[in-house]
Amino acid sequence: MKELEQTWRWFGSSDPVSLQDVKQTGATGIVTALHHIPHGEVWTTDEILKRKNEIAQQGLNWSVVESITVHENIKTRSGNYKAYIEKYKTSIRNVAQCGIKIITYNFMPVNDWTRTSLTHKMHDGSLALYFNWIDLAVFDIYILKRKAAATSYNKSILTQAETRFQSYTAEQLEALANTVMFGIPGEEKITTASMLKKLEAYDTIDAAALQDNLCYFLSEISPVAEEFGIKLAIHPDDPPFPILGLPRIVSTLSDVQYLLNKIDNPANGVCFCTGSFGANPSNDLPTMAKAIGNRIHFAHLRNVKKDTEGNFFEADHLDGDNDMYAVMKELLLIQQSKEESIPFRPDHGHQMLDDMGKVTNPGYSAIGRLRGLAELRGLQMGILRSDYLFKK
Ligand code: DNO
Repeated sequence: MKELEQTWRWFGSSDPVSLQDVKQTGATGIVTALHHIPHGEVWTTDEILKRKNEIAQQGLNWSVVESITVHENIKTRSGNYKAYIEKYKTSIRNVAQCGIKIITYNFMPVNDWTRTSLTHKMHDGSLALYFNWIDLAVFDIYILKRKAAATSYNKSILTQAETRFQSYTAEQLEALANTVMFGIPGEEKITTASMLKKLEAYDTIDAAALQDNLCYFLSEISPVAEEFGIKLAIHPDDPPFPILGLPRIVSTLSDVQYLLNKIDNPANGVCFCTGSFGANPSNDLPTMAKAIGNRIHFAHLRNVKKDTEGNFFEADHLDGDNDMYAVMKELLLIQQSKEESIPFRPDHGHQMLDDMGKVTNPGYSAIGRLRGLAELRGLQMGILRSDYLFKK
């Protein structure tokens, strides 16, 4: 019986959760990135080894790179995109030379994951990340003031957004803007002005064009990844539907299948993020996992609860709309036919207990994720020990 590898995302030495803390969670693998290197620039072997040794000193292993960010010029296929692709290839080679085998990345235009609240109160008092259409419209129409913003929302959202905007104080509006543009801890913050400028670059790029740009990028980097033994894992759109007028191309099973078939190279794979895919009601996660099969190179396990308006909050790992038992079982079935273990990490967690009073990275506080990891680990063992499929 082969298990999935248990990993933990760590943001480097500025992360309030130390490597010593991570050891106590039971995770053996670390998922991290060189966040201080500007987007698009080469990751040198020196820098990679420095981080790798820091992790190794605690008896842990750097299992997954998450992420080497794809420069906007590559996504829009403009400016110096060719030079940036060459730099990306160099980073892939360097990561491989340092003995790390999986690289996660995403192809979301402009913003990485997007939420409208980082402190949504749960029934038990813990805090969760939340996405709400009315707040997104408030941000888009009244803060960002994107030209075509009003055309992106239905009438009911527009009316409610207007009322809500009038009720918000200046501080509340600023907090909303900072939340939507939160980005990745330790990386450069975006401003409304720079966001508007970046969004404009997509005025002439629809989903088909963006998909083309991604396929071009993948056709360039996949052979390098294959040659150097690297598995690429594209992270789905989060949330998995168009926002801020941007095209989305990694939101559904057919999106994924298109990419995997078009660039049919075993190095070209997926980061199966259940929280991201799970926020789209048309996605059936166990079916998706089965269909993607051994092209799943990494998994983010987390849950969401959606309402009828399309808003969602991040639920406890085993609660919510995703059938985590069925997903875990599919992943374990895939794992049995593989030599190397598929890493998973408990993705996000509630801010709870002692973490409530601390400064934490939203979604990445220790105790909520520790709870998630413990639950998922138990689920894994339960399935492996009791299901006849694994008892051959
Ligand atoms: C959010 C994360 C994402 C993810 C990137 C991968 O918490 O899952 O930011 O790391 O999209 O490139």
